Amino acid sequence: MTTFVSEETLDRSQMRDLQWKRLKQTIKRVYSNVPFYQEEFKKQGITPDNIQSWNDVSRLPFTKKHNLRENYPYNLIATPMENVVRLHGSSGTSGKPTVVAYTQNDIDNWADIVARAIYMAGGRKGDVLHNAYGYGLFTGGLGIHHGSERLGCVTVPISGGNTSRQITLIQDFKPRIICGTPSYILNVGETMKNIGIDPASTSIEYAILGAEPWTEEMRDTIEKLFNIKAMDIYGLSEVMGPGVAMECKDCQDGLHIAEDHFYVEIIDPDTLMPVPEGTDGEIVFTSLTKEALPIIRYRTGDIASITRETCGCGRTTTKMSRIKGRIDDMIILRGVNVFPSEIERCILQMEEIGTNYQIHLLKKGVMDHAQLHVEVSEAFLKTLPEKDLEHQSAKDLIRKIQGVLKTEALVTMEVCLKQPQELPRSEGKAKRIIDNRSSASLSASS
Ligand code: DLL
Repeated sequence: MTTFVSEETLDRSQMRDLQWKRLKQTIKRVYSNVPFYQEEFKKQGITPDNIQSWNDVSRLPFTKKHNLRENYPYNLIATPMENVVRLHGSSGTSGKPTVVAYTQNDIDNWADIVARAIYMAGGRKGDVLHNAYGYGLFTGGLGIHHGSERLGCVTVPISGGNTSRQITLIQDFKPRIICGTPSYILNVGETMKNIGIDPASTSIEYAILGAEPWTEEMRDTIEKLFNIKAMDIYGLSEVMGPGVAMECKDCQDGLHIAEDHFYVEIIDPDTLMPVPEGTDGEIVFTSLTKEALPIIRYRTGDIASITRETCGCGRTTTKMSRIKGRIDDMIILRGVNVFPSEIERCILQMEEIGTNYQIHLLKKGVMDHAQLHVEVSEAFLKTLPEKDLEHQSAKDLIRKIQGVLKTEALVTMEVCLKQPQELPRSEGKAKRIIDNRSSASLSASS
């Protein structure tokens, strides 16, 4: 077994004891320093003294994204501003980002957690690490950066975009590890292929991919394209950033939660009650060591399940499944709930179409209507007379795709075929859903 820190192999009761000590400190910290939490505790009729055992944790208030927005920018900070050394945030639909703050201790802990994550994915001191996560307010770039330096990797802070330069540096610097969103790393690989470079011929051995939902089929596509192992990394700015959970390269079977820093619960998003181990639900995190922006029972909006079985790699930490999707991204089509990832799974099975896709949502009368936009593959295009996407074979392909969607994802969708390279390429988080339902883009008569 090759773990990086002893916290990864504590037995359950040791971990529970460590978490309990840290949870009590966190509760005291927010109650004494953050008016929002004082109010929320009052609404629940509790003070920190009422939290005596793990059963009492369900009495603690939940925190949601809108609470961060309403307290923009500094009202959830639990330490004097002179102790804050960094701000990050995530952009939201309302235009204002949610702001998160870090003390130097927070940054140090985060670097340790990410160093542990990179190690788990196969990274070692001295490895060149190509970091294609965006640098800026987004936590991906700097989060991976500090962890990579903490582990002792030769860190290349390339950030996202400028794909041809990425390819040159991959060839010149010979990284062993690449980090980025799955959609962007796939874009890099496909661009390599288009310019005659075989992605499987590079020095890359491991990829650390996350920040957006992706599927086992996408993993398989990327692993084959580059001839590498690809591991899933999860995190969110409100809780810290990348590294909250990380998949080990040994088993690639669920993500180890950094439980010495984050307490996890899985709840039914409707009843808010815990669901049994192994059942899908909304992930809720409570930070255990954060100083600047501790967070209590944060409802992530992400759907996954957990298991407490010891992993084949020997780590004993609770593991979460791959994220199935965000509650907000769930599409309801004629009463059937579907996540974009289920559509992705269908698309990646079919060699006549490419890996890039978008789901356009429209209103048709009062009904929601969904269009799947996918590119045909170059090979399929060549089989069409005059590359005509109106040709009967293209129409047959549409029917084939619809059949797969119907049997595997149980949805009926309109399918619009596109030319190869026609859809926009991701340079960070891919935008899979284009929601035009509020604009009258499809009239009732169409
Ligand atoms: O995306 C942090 C991050 C950076 C994670 C780099 C991994 C790698 P936010 O911008 O705040 O933070 O977005 C957080 O992204 O609630 C999930 O919905 C989604 N997400 C993050 N990682 C994964 C993943 C970063 N591995 C939101 N699988 C989260 C699926 C993910 N979704």
